[in-house]
Amino acid sequence: MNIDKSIVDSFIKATERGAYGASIFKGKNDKIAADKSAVDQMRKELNKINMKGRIVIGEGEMDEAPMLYINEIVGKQNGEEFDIAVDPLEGTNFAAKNLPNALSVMAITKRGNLLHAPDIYMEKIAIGSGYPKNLVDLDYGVEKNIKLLSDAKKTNPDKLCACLLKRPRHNSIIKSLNKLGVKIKFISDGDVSGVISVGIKNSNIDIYFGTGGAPEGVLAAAALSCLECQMQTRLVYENDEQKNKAKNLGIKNLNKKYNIEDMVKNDVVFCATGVTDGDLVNGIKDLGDSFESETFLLHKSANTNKIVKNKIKK
Ligand code: VTB
Repeated sequence: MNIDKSIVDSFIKATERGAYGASIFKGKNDKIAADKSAVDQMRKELNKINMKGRIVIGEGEMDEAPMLYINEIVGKQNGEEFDIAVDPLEGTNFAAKNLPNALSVMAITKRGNLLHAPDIYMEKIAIGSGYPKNLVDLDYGVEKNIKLLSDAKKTNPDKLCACLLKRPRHNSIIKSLNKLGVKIKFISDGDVSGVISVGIKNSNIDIYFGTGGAPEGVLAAAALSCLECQMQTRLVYENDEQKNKAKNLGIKNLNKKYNIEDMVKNDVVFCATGVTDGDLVNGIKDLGDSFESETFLLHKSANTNKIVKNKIKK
């Protein structure tokens, strides 16, 4: 069963409010305050929606996150059952320092269609649409994946551009890409929009590589599911506690490689509202008693892929 188009506007309102909340603290060098404000505003809006909502990816477990914690029930409890992944402020550093690409992000499916990912790291690889199924694979290594992709594009590796988070843990990937002459677009944070960039026509990003947050991975998978792109991920554990976290969320095969359909099944809505101006959308514009927002909206079954601009009373 698909998600009814009539409820999508209410979902957009939640990320618009989240983005507005974060924007109040834009450039104030306080990422905790910016995040809290985004969470407060998003949660308030979610609780106005006629739905039985459940947070499956949120700010953390109940004891570490007072609001929008995993398994928190949201909505008015009088409608359909939805599973919701939220990142009220994706790129807390960006917002705190008034840098581009801070977003308020949410993905929604009917109950039972989203992977319950623990808040640990995840390896990610993603490419755009129109390629043979399962073209790239985390186990192939950089060289083979780049060769397969450049062959599929009928081009050479030195014409490709890869996006990755600038982190020392990616040094060996970077070395291999350099050797192959692949261009690199480094991002300092925000791999939800980094991963999504493979599905955006004018981004000129051909492949995404690297390890980032697992919750962010599932959110990006929701968007790539709508954009018919390819993505593969695998959870990364730093200790036994993290393994237990995954087991407690019902993950049986800890080393499973997830394709998009293992993370996000059936219909899905994805909304990302800009906090600061960025590659996907522009940020919140404060107009005094109102604000303007831009939301990147995807709805799989309705084939929706658009930017929604709204002027909203504070
Ligand atoms: C990752 C990435 C996020 O923070 O979680 C990153 O997925 C944190 O990574 O998009 P480090 O521990 O290496 O700093 C973001 O970039 C922003 O929340």
